[in-house]
Amino acid sequence: MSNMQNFKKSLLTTLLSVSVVASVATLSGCSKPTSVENQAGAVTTDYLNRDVRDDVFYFVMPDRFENGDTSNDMGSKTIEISSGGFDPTSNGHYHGGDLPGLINKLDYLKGMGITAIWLTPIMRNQAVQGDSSGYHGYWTLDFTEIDPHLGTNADLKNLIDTAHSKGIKIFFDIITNHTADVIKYEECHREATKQFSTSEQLCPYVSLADKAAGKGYTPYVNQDEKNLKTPAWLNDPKYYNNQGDSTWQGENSIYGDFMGLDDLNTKDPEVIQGFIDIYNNIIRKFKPDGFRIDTVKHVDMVFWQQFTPAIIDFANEQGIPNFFVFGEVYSEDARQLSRFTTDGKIPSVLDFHLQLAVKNVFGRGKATSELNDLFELDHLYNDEDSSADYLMNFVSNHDMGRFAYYMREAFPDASEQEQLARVKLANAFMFFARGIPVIYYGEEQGFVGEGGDKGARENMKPSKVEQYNRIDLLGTDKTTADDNFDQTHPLYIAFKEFADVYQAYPELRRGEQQVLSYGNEAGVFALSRTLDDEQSIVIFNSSTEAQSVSDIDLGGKKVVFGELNGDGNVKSIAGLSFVILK
Ligand SMILES: [Ca+2]
Ligand SMILES: [Ca+2]
Ligand SMILES: [Ca+2]
Ligand SMILES: [Ca+2]
Repeated sequence: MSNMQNFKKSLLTTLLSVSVVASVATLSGCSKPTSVENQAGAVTTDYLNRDVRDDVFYFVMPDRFENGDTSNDMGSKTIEISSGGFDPTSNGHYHGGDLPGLINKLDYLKGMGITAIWLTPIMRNQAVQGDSSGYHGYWTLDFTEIDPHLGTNADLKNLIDTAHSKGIKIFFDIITNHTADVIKYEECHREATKQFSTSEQLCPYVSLADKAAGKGYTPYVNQDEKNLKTPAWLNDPKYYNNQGDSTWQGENSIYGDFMGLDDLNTKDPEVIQGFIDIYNNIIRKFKPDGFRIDTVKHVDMVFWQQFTPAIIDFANEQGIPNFFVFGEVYSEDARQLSRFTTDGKIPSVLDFHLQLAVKNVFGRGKATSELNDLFELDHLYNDEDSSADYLMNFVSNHDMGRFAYYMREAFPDASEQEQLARVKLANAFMFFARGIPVIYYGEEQGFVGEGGDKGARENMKPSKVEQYNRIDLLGTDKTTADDNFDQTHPLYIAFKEFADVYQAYPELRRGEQQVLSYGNEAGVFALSRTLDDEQSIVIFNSSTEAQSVSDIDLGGKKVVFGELNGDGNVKSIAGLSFVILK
C-alpha cells in the first residue's frame, strides 16, 4: 500500500499544472485512488476568488482543538464576567484551546485538503452560567471583541492572515437570536441572586396573545450588570421578547428564551439594523470569508429577508466577492430547510436532511431509496440565488453527535474494519453527492463520542475528561487522553484522498447530479455528476455483501477511484465500498 501512496504522491507533485490522466486502475488488490487528473478548475490558493463549491470545510470548536497559549486559559484578567470557567476535567467547561493553537495546526488541516474552516462562535462570552461555561461560544456579551480564553483580536487577525496565506478561508459562526443570560424576570427569578434557567428551573412561556392581553413578565437587570453587553443598545430590555423560556414548540420556538438566554425581538427594525451594523463592522474589521448563522429558525423571517442581503452586499463592497452565508436550521425536513433559502434569502443551509439520510443508509442499514427521496426534494431550494448545489453536507456535528456513534449503536458487534468502512462511506457520500462537504473536527482521528452535544465535543489535544477517554476510537490504539493530530490515521488519509479526487474533477464539485440507481434495501446507490462535457459516475454499496452493477450504464467509463470486480458487462462492487468512474 505504501508504494501506491508514494506513487500517487509523486504523481500529484509532478502534475501541478499539467492535464494528464494516468489510469492505473487495473492494478489489483488496492482500493487507493489510482489516478488523479489535475486540470483547470482544480483547487487554487486564491481564496478570494474561489467559488465556495470548490471548498472542503472543517468545522472546529477552538476550545477543544489545540492550546497555543496557556496564559489565556483563565480568560480575561480584567473583566470578571469573562474570566474563569476553566476545568479540563469537565466536558462543560473551558479546556484551554485557542486561536494561536489553531494557527499552529493549519498545516495539519491543509495536509488533509481542507480549504475552509468554520469556527464555533469566538466573540466574548459570559464565562460561567450556572454549572457550565461558555467554552462553546454561544453566550455572547460583546459582539466586537474576541473571547479572552480564545485569544485577542490580534490573534484573530493573525489566524485569518496566516490561513489566507495558505489559501484557506475562515468562516465565523454568528448569533442574532440571543445574547448571554443577563435579563431576569421579577415574577420568576429572585432578586439579588444570580440564577440561570436550567431544565428544572424554567420560566413558563407567555404567548403573544397573553402578552397582548397585558400578561407577562417584568424584565430587570441587576444593578451591577446594566452595562455588560456591547454594543450598548443590547443592554436595554426593550429590544427583547421577555416571554419566558422556550420549549421549542410553535410560536415559542421564535419568541421564547433558550434556557434563559435573552431572546431578541428580531422583528423590531432597530434590532435588525443593529445586527446589520454589528456584523458589517466585523466584516470591515476582520475580513472573514463568510458566516455560518446560528439558530436561524428561532428568528423572525423578516429579519433574514433584510439581514442576509445587507451583509452580503456590504462584504462584496469590502472586496470579498465570494462572501458566503449558510444557516443552521435545525430540521431534518427539506421542506422546512428550504424556506430559509427562498423566503429567507439565505444562500445556503446546513443539510440536516442529508445528515439523517446518510445516518440511516450507511449507519443503520436502511434502504438506499432514502437517498433518492432526499434528492427528489432538491428543487425546493431553487431560486435566483440558491440551489441544492450550495447546501452544506455534513454527517456529524457538535449538537447531535457523530455519525460513528450512531453507527456503533446500530451495529455494536461490527468489526473495526466494518466500522471504518461505514465512516468512510458516509464521508465519501458527503463529498461526492451535490453540496459542499463539511468535516467535523476529530472525524479524521476516529472520534466516536456520545450522542448529543457535550458528548461529541472531545479534545484533539490530550483530554482529561473521563467520559471522552473511555471511548474506543476507530482506526487507532490511542484514546482521547493522547494527542490526536496523527497524519497517518487511516481516516485522515482517506479524507485527504477524497479531497484530492474532489479537486481533480470539477464535475464532482459542481456538476449537475442525476440519480442512476437505488433500491428498497441496503445495497447500491449510484449517481452521475455532469459539467459541460465532463461526467463522473459514483457508485456506493451500503450492503456488507458484494453487489452487481450490471444494470447501471457505465458508458465505457474507467475507474478512477476505488475498484470494480469482474469483466465486461458483469461487474460488481465489494460490500461497504464506493467507486468513481470517469
Ligand atoms: Ca489557551
Ligand atoms: Ca428568538
Ligand atoms: Ca435571561
Ligand atoms: Ca434564495
